[in-house]
Amino acid sequence: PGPTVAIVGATGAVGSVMIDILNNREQVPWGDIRLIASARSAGKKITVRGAEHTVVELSPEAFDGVDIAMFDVPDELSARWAPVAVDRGAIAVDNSGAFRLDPEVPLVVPEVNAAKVHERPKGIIANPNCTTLSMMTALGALHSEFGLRELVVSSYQAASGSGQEGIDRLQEEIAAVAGKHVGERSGDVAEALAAAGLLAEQTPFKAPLAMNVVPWCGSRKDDGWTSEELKVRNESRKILGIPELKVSATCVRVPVVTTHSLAVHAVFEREVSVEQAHQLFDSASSIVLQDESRGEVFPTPAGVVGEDPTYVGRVRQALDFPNTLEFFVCGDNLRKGAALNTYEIAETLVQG
Ligand code: 2RA
Repeated sequence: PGPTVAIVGATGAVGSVMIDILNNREQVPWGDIRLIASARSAGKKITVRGAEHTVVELSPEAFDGVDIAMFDVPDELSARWAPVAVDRGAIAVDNSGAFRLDPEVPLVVPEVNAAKVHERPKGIIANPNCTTLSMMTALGALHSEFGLRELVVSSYQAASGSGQEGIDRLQEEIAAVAGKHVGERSGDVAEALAAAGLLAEQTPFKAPLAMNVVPWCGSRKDDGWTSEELKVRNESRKILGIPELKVSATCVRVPVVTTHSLAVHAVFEREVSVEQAHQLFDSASSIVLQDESRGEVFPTPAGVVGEDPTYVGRVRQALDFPNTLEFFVCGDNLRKGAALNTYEIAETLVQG
């Protein structure tokens, strides 16, 4: 039989997508599949590839016999339990932020730096943050051809980046404003939410998200930056292997349930052309280029949700900046942005 794989956090938002990915793969290399979650979800039955599995409680023993443990849990749980899984003989593939910048932990996007899976002195491999990941296959393809030097990014991030809590809040907010004539006066959206019992102190977002955009994702860092913006900078440098890459990001939450989008301004060492960029995107198996009719056909998050590839459109040569491309990418933040990339890292390990 093949190796045993475990999903830690199997009943969460990303864990559920992971099970969907397992169910929809034509073939899987796994001998056994183990579902692990908190005590609250232990005992739950979930069918994976036609066989019923009982969710087991997270414990050291849960990792016995596991070859690869994929973690889809918050940072503090990964920080505590990934080393336990490694002690019990597993390789941990971690989707949290706990290890991403650890120099002894590779940060892997298989299309860009698959070979790094073999350099894992701690037995842990990290999966990037979904915002960085949503543009990485496109940037990796361009970097290998033209040499990336500078990156300026604005994100349009979906509510599900804040987990189930974020999804629920956005749906409730939309229900609270639907059919009301609001959005024409300052504060009237917030008033409509308050009237529906949606209190400002109970939202994961810094401001109303329905009928709005919120220029804040993640937690506060020094000098006015957010954690999300620094992740884009630090993780892009590490994945692409360009420690000095100049990066500046502004991360914005938008009223979209799932699929992050990014507007990218990428400066290269060498001359670039839209035609060459199109060819590179076209020949990358995990990228779908939607850039027909002189840019009037383009990807949007609503058209990309549930899709595995990264969608790229609006590719333009910057008018006032040499060697520079502008483009727009959309990637499902729960699939390639989280579960799918983690799964592909595990597959890469099995393929040797
Ligand atoms: C967000 N990137 O969208 C984060 C989730 N990891 O909030």
